Amino acid sequence: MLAKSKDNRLAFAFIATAFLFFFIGTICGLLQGLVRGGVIKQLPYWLDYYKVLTTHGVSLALLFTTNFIYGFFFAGVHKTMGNLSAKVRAAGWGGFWLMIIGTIMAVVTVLAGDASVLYTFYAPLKASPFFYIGLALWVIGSWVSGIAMMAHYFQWKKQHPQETTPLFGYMVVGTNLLWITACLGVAATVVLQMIPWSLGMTDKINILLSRTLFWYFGHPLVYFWLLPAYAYWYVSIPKLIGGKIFSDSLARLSFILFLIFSIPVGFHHQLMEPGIGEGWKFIQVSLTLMVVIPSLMTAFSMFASFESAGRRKGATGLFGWWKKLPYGDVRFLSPFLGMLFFIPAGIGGIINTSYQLDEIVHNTLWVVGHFHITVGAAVVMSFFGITYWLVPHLTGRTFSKSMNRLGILQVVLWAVGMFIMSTAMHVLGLYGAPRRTAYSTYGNDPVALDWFHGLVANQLYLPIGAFLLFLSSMLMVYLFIHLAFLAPKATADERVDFPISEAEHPEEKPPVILDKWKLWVGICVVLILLAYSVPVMDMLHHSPASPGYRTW
Ligand code: HAS
Ligand code: CU
Repeated sequence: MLAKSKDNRLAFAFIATAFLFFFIGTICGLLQGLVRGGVIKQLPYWLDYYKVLTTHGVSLALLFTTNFIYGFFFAGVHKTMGNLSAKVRAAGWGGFWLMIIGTIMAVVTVLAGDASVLYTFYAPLKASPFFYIGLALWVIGSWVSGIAMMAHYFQWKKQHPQETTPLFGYMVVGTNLLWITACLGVAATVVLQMIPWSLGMTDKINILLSRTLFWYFGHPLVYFWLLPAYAYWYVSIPKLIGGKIFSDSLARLSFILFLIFSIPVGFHHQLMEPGIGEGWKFIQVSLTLMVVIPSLMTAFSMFASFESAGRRKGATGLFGWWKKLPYGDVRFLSPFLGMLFFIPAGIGGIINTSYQLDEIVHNTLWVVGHFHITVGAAVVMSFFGITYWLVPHLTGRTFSKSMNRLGILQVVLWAVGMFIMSTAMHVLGLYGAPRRTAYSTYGNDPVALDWFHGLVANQLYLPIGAFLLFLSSMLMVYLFIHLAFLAPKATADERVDFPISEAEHPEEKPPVILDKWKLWVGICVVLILLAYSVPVMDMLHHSPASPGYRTW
């Protein structure tokens, strides 16, 4: 039985959907690791590598993340700003069901073998129209739910004109504005280019334009994953470590910087693409370096929270606080390990965006390593940490000490598996191992055989890491089911709460300008126009179109 709140039911529906796709996606991850490392030579004919790769990417990168984020957000806006109005809740459910319909259409098409186009669905790879229509419905559904959350925030604000809005709600609005603005790009390419083309209404597609519209969305997509993890770091972690939020205003400012700088940067995924002038690439790379700043602010803020919490507990010396952190609490340990991964992950990102270095790593396994330690570690490990309290919080069950111990085992397995796999990916990438391809010995080319089977760079590390990750994910699924349906009902004092920290200086009100959303969206639009309008006009007039291909 769920806890009484109807809002928690909505949040739980999203979280349960997320874990369904986590289950499917991680099984595919294991298969993929086994094939890519040469352990399985051939998958059965009905399950080829590229179908598995597409299911893995779509299930984990798109479906697990988005559903989890919405579940977490709905629970948080309910916790910090009270019950949703009936209208807002109905919109939340409407969005949920639209996303489910879109998901079923897209996933069934992939499993039927009609859309092995990977999660980036680059043209001229051509999937069945159902895949693209499913994607479009999914995006619209996410907008409906996202707008519902924002409506809740603005209703609250109207009813409490003198009060500072809750930090969590503020972050939900920032993240959703980012998401909606970003999705305009993917919606444009899917609806205006891909659906008519896949239905046979047009013969050819402008590839450069479609990839540009995709990356206009694809980069902010990664911050749409990251910002909820940051929300957890800012809002909940200080509470879990016995501290306070270092600065409420700094946290808000970092979200605003993400909103304005995340979108006009997609060209850093297209640095190697002809047809885009280097001046435009330069502008977008500069803006990419701007978007690193709010992450550095977040790192600073985390260190400050750790230190002040440690000192409150009596730590002395420069680094004495390090010993006072609650490593035995999986709700903290998991995101903390994620933060450690995020340090090399961020460095890798800065390498990627440096044009000359990207020439070496682009389209190699290095990039796959990069995104496994960003989204697959920093973000997902934060989500694991959230799951351990959010699910019992939503279902009104207990979270026992033994569950915590199993949780620690689960996140340690994940961290070790991810460390082995992603390090190998980075190294293999530097040796030139390509991405988006199945295992190959390159016609038994002696150089490839030598390079990819050495002690440092060995493709076998991929299946070893993938196997540990698989064990961890099955344990996570078990723990999710346990916390959702089987753990004993909590009594009043056992209730697991949503951790919300207090600010270190609650008397300091955040500057009013931070709440001027129209201003920030306006600046965001100006930067987008500056970075994109001329190159897109150019693409509309000059880049050639191509027929579609089905390579699988
Ligand atoms: Fe990235 C490719 C650049 C961040 C995800 N990225 C990808 C792809 C994905 C992805 C999925 O410029 C592949 C897409 C595909 O399929 O082709 N990325 C960056 C940059 C950043 C960055 C500059 N990426 C992310 C995040 C992701 C993500 C976040 C997911 C969530 N990325 C690129 C580029 C490419 C790319 C190129 C294209 C490459 C190519 O050639 O195709 C930055 O935002 C990173 C800033 C982060 C930091 C780290 C701050 C550290 C913190 C932790 C503090 C730790 C603490 C604990 C407090 C500067 C906040 C410490 C405690 C102790 C005691 C030590
Ligand atoms: Cu990017």
